[in-house]
Amino acid sequence: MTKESLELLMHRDATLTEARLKEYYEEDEDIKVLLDAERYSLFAGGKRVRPVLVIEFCKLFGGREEAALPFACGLEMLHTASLIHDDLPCMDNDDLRRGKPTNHKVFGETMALLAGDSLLIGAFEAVASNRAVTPEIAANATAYLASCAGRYGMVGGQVMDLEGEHKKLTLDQLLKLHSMKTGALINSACVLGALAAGISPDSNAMRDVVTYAEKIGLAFQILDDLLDKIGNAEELGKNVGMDEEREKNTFLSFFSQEEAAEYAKRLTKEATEAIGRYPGSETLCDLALWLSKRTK
Ligand code: GRG
Repeated sequence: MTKESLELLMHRDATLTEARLKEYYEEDEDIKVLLDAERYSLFAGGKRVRPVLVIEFCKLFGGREEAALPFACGLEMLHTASLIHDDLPCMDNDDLRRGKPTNHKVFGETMALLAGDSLLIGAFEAVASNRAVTPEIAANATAYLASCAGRYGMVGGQVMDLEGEHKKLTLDQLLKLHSMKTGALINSACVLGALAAGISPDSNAMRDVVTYAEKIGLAFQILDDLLDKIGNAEELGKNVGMDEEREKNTFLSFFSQEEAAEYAKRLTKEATEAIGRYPGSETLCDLALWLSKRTK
């Protein structure tokens, strides 16, 4: 598949997801500010990587898009909630996200906190109430997403990240942090897609899905560090392994830029090998490659 046709397909999946996301909102003047705050971040130009993974894994295993869409929406709501909370002054204290003022800069801290809360809850509502799958699949998907988002997943990873500021983590700790903080949601996007298609949680196919997810999740984070570094180096004219302002641990504390890029390339290849034997897997293999070459 050419880069152009992959991007067209991703755009199509993103558009479908966005149309469905809008259906979770009906106007209510009394809570307009909350709805506006949620939608400000939900429709702020994210790449929609997680929804694309949900939809394409569902299609890979012969599932219907209709079954995948509520899961895709749930993943994007949860991802958005985490970004809003991550940007808050008590966490990363960021002013900009995707080139625009962060949620709390526009709506204030209280509303940003509540918008994140509401999106987090809305995510589980969307997943649990997916009527295009059996109640058993909806329940499995809800439980899986919760396990990936909670204390042993994204929230735990965020805690490791915050606790790791101003102290040097080992490479094993850094790998664990990222498999929880970023990897777990990517993992659940792939798994929920396969679940939507009726793949059993303890099948060999699901194990291959998880292998692909873990490899692209780690490659994604390594690339994030590389992209951050390039951005920071441009801004600061410096070349260091710890994030300048907050002294965050990054893969560049352990690898040179070339080694890190090579590591991400190897993980991407292993991801494609994990699912390569399934007919129709070219799209997801190309997506893994696309992610490893992204520039934002
Ligand atoms: C339970 C809501 C909730 C939050 C709990 C704040 C927090 C704890 C976790 C933060 C986790 C976090 C920000 C992880 C970073 C993930 C990451 C690499 C984000 C960037 O993803 P992209 O590139 O973003 O897909 P776009 O902008 O394309 O959507």
